[in-house]
Amino acid sequence: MSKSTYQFPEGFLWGGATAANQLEGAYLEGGKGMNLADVMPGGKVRLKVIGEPGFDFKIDNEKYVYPNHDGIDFYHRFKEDIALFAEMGFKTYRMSIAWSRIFPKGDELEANEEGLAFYDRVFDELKKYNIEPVVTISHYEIPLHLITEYGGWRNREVIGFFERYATTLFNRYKNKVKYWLTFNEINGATHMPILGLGFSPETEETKLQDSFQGLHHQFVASALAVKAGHEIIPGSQIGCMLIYAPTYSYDCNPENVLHALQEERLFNNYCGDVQVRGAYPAFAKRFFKENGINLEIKEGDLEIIKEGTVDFISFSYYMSRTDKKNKTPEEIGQGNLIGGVKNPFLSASDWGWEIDPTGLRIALNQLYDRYQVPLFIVENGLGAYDKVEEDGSINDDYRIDYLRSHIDAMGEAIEDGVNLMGYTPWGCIDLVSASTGEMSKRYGFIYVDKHDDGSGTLNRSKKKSFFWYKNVIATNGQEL
Ligand code: BGP
Repeated sequence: MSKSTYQFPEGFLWGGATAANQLEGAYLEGGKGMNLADVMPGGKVRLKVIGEPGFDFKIDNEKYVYPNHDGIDFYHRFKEDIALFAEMGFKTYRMSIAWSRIFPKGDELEANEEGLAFYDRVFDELKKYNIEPVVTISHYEIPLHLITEYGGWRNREVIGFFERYATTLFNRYKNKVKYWLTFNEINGATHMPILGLGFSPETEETKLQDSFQGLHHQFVASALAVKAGHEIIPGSQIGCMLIYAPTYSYDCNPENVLHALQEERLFNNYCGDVQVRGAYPAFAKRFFKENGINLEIKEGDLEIIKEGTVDFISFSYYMSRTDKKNKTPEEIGQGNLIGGVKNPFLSASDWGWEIDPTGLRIALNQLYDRYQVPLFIVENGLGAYDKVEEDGSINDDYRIDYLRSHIDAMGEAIEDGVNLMGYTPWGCIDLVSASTGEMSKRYGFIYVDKHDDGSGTLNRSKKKSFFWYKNVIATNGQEL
């Protein structure tokens, strides 16, 4: 693509993103306890199992494979992987800490030293290459014991366990980590409560009540963590993390426009309003009333939320959503992962995720207009099947095209006046898919030889996009 007219800021944080449970493996090593991801089966079954009432959180080796158990073995290969990130010129690496490595059951008083030491080694390795870590404290891997014994985030007691965990991390890594994110994709919780909140709802009503209550607990926990982080690490930057999918009205029928607005507020704005502005939005009251949601808010909770607002907003962007109030039977289920209807102007990935770079420019403008705090895109990318050629090369031009168009949209948004801190495309090294458990849904610049049935050498190799992204970083986004 020809030279762009926009300019990415000096010090822009180019990098890549992963999550502990999707790449570390070593699920029973180093004193780690079992977590939610460890009992999530892989392959095509996962979408059917998660969120189903009665999901029993047990391992059934006869029936399923569990790709997270070995992940891509980052636990043992992190030096090799970080060296590859450094070769691409990463300025930053977004990663997460597995809660159950630090507190194996989640409710202990003492942290597990072996778990803490592992992340010390990872941070030291990053430091060697001047790669700034951005650490998600909780990314879809609540300790299993907190689910089976406490009922996950429905239970208020989990707030205290999380606070202890977060405080432990701040104290331990205060000289190594400046950027933190509290909960991954916090607003996804009402959509897929199992992943974010650690419970599977019994009915649609309990789903709403329990997930909004669970979210309230996470808001308090997040705010407590922000307060503690700021005290323990002066100058630290702590962000919230949202799934952001701008909502389009299907057409200009005012009924559809109003419905799209309501969906947008509930999905995209509800959590950001609480975590950035420090108060529940005005629209929540009516929504709760009409849906029979009664939040239990203890004395002091709202003050904590007010005092623990975040410094920046990070978000994942994969798709927009096209909304229609009354769908025809043919339209139902035809939309994206997060619902809605098919957008006739967009093509989609092999998994039906609509590809919409302009939507990213819209997202950035909407978020900046609403909150005026720095923004950080901490996930974006194309899940695709890759083909290894006979000579070992992987020509992932489709991925390059996807990323190029999204980076171009970011440049345009910067030119629009948006304050964007950085960009960490998802799954910079191939890893286990969160929604399907598949290895074959790949996002990486680095290919990992591992397959859906668990076979493969785990060898790493560089895709064509590896060299392309290296040049994007080297030219600070001037050559796409
Ligand atoms: C986000 C999650 C990630 C991740 C990504 C891609 O929702 O935060 O953990 O995996 O989506 O999704 P998937 O792996 O299902 O393709």
